[in-house]
Amino acid sequence: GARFMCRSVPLLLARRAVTTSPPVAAGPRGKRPPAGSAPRVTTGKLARNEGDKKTVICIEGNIASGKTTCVNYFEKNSNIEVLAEPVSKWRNVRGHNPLALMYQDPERWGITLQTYVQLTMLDTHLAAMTADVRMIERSLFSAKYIFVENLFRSGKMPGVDYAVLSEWFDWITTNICIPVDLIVYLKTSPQTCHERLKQRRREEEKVIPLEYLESIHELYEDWLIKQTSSPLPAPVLVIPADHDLQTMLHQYEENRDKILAASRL
Ligand code: DCM
Ligand code: MG
Repeated sequence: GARFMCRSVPLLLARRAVTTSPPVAAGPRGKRPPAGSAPRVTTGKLARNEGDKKTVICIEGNIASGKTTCVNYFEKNSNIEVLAEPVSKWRNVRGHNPLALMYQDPERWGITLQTYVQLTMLDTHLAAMTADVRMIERSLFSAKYIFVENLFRSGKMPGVDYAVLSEWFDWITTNICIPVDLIVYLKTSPQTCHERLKQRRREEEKVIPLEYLESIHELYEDWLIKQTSSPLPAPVLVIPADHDLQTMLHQYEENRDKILAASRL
């Protein structure tokens, strides 16, 4: 169904991925507009304004695939708005760390983290735009189709938790317009991510084994490459992302126009 679309473009389940030659980037974290400046939905769909030319690009990829480096590069080198993943909120909500709890005991805390991820990602998508082009690190969609799905399929999320999260997700995407014009998929091998994960040394992530990254990778591939699992909210641009930093920055530069012209794809 076309339930994610709030403009005239229908949701096509069969959209093909666009593969590019290798591309990419680096820079400071995204600044959010102040809380309270975002439009809030009370009833029905949030429609885009007539003649609205604004473009929303979601950067997707495995854990430690280089998404933050990518959005930072574009933030530094283009006149766009970047909304980084709200990981700091997931690590500290009123003094609690649901990200750490989830890694320690996913069966108990998976739904806790994912409920909060869903809220903070929705908040991100709905924040008022401050530029013509917005780049978001991940999305409401990957939170559900990749991370919730992974917890459930691996037997680490009880069926009732999965059902409740699914009801929330379905309600949100049925009743609230979440516009996305392009998905940029940073395609990596799980091994590359494992290396980068060790390098960045995020405390909560020390327990992540290679197998976990392999599961996330498979779900991303099913969704964005094979396109056999969940609906695509937008066309997909694939950027091979196993290369070193300099090569990646170069690839981002080469793909800049293609990415920023997303609304015309
Ligand atoms: N994460 C999660 N569930 C989500 C989204 C992210 O558990 N729905 C976790 C995976 C990483 C961290 O949050 O540990 C985000 O880091 P990265 O952006 O590198 O994937
Ligand atoms: Mg990141």
